[in-house]
Amino acid sequence: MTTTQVRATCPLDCPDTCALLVTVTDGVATAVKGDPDHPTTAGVLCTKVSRFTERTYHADRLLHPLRRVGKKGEGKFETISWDEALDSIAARLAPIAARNPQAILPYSYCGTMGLVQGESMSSRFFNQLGASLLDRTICASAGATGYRYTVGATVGTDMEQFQNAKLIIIWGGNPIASNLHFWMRAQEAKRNGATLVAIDPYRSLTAEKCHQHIALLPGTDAALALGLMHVLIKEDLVDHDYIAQHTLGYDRLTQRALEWTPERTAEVCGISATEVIELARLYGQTCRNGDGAAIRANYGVQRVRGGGMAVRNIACLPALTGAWRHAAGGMQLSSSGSFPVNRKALQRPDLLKGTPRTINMSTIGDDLLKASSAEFGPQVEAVIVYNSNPLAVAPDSSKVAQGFAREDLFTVVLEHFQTDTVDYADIVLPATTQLEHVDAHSTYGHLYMMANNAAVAPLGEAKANTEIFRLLAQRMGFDDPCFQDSDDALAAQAFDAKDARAVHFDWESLKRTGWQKLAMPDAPFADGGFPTPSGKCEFYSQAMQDAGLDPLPTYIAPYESPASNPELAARFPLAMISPPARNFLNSTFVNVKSLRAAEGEPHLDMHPDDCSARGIAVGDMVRIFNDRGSFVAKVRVTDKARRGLVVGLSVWWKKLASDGKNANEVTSQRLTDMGRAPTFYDTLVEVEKAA
Ligand SMILES: Nc1nc2c(c(=O)[nH]1)N[C@H]1C(S)=C(S)[C@@H](COP(=O)(O)OP(=O)(O)OC[C@H]3O[C@@H](n4cnc5c(=O)[nH]c(N)nc54)[C@H](O)[C@@H]3O)O[C@H]1N2
Ligand SMILES: Nc1nc2c(c(=O)[nH]1)N[C@H]1C(S)=C(S)[C@@H](COP(=O)(O)OP(=O)(O)OC[C@H]3O[C@@H](n4cnc5c(=O)[nH]c(N)nc54)[C@H](O)[C@@H]3O)O[C@H]1N2
Ligand SMILES: [Mo]
Repeated sequence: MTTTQVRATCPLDCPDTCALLVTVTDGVATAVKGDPDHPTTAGVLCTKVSRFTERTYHADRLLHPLRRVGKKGEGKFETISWDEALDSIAARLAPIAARNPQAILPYSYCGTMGLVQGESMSSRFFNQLGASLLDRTICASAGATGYRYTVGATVGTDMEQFQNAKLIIIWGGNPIASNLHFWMRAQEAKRNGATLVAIDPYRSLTAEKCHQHIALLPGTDAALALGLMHVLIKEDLVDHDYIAQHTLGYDRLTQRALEWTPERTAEVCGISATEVIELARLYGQTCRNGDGAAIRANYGVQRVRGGGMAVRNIACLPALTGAWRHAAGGMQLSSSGSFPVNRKALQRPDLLKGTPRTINMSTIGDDLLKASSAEFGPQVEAVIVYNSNPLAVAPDSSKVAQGFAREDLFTVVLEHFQTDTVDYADIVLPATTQLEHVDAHSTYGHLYMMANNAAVAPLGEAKANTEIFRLLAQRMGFDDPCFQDSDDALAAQAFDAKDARAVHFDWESLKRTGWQKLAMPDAPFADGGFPTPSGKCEFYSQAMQDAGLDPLPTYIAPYESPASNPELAARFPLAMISPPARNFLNSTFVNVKSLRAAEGEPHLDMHPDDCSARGIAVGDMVRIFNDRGSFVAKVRVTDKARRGLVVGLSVWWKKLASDGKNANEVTSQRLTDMGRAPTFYDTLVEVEKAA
């Protein structure tokens, strides 16, 4: 018996990107542990990833290529050989490519966050082919855009500083579920006397454990930030020196903020004026005292119409108060912009001939149903899905299903399991998991470049995404030498070693050590140096003006809310949000029995008053509906959801729900103010007792 330990990295779409130690005995991975020496992982894993081997060796793993024999959506397949699979894909793609390659669409997101198994060989393949480009907007692009307009890049407070803060504002995030290792540091700060404030319409697991919880109406964060600015300016709790040296547009911002009295803010946000005033004072005073006041803003604020603006407004606060001066102050939305990822080398955009059209992944429902037109371009004739499960995760799901059900659409899905999306595939290709392939990772929550070694051989006939695209490139006759790069060769190109932040990046040594911290200052904007066009934090943004947006912080009301759309609210009076369930990672893990058991079944959290008004009692099955569709869930009568709000933790596999549906039946394809992102949490519904 031989036992070894292999250094690996968690590939999940989560800010924590943990360093893993995989125990391998006689070629079988027997345990996955958090590396105790990695500073942010600190030897701790979430429940999901500590069950990683349960998922890897799951009896339902796809181990052979499959060809559809039933109807689309039925999920009936026969096993075929790799040669048959690759030949039939090439035979279908070649004539489409000869007519117009833009009729072929890649569809992928972050099933793995790996730089190699994500967009490297796959992008080379689609670039050489001339396929439509995919705008990968489904998660973070609204907030990232708003943050970039203001701060310049998605660079912020180092996660390893938060334990030193005296005030932490957790704004639109539920880190106990979705950013556990940040929460460990927030807990440490709390033990050191820090105050924790949660801003969230829902009393999430995290909000419950904070000192203070401001339960505003969904989609009103931009207004709250303006109200805070109002009080900070009126009560002179701003840092005039920092403002003069490192910001742009303070006078114009002042005029705007003065319109947002605490009373007006309170009215829009559905909270009290006292809450606005007290939070502003707490924040301003903490900064004035020279203590760390840090905002952990997360993606929950930006899944609404004005989501980009909300993040932008929040991002003005630390410059207004000079909170950036303190290493444990400032703000973190994402650390992704800190990494000098060498996308040109990985993805080879130079292989593109011309500029293909771009299709937005968030409107895949409508786009698969569009005919050819001058405006749209050619009808989509083939989709190749990898690292994503659009049938479960994309908004307005009945449209998505209709699109994928098109008999004339050729669909290939690379997957680990027979997901809702696989059910619609013509050809299914079995992919390797993180334990079976090599990868390099940047992160969006901390500042370490990470390496993943393959711990075990591929299961069955599974192949890595990279290998699948290499073989497809061969079948399509692509002869550029870049299609022969090995995974190690790709990983070696992941970071730009000439960039001062990744200095000394060397793949072979990163593989041995597992991680390496970027060279970054402790407090990135203590002395200004914002990577914006002006070099300052931009309260006034010319770039926004040029893009047709309000150049100053403003409030953009949701598409769907009682205040902004009373006619719609007369029929559908309840706001629905569907944030991540703790034991799933988007739709990943829903098929792992022990984790699904922990979530039980699809639930809807609903306030007692809203329940009794509808004759709904504890344990009832309810139907949640609007004009787009409906799904059923078991009600939990609870004041965790404020009045007028219902919460359906997500993202369930449709086929594992009793009605074969999930929350995305009722979400819409409308897009945010910036970043072309979806508005999952901007949804009005009505709820009734299910028949
Ligand atoms: N366990 C687990 N962890 C995950 C994930 C998962 O599915 N499961 N998903 C991963 C991914 S892909 C992402 S993007 C992140 C997402 O994780 P977060 O960035 O934390 O964002 P969300 O989960 O969308 O929402 C977090 C909180 O925002 C609240 N919220 C909803 N609408 C609003 C609003 O309008 N304003 C405010 N202030 N709050 C609002 C929700 O009630 C929720 O408690 O987590 C990652 N981590
Ligand atoms: N209602 C509602 N909908 C949401 C959200 C919400 O909060 N509410 N959250 C949204 C957000 S933030 C996001 S990021 C998206 C996430 O949407 P997706 O990125 O589609 O995430 P997952 O649902 O986890 O699906 C990823 C799939 O990739 C597969 N996979 C993993 N690794 C590999 C690999 O190496 N190779 C291949 N071929 N496949 C692999 C997994 O098995 C899994 O089925 O969902 C969005 N949808
Ligand atoms: Mo996400």
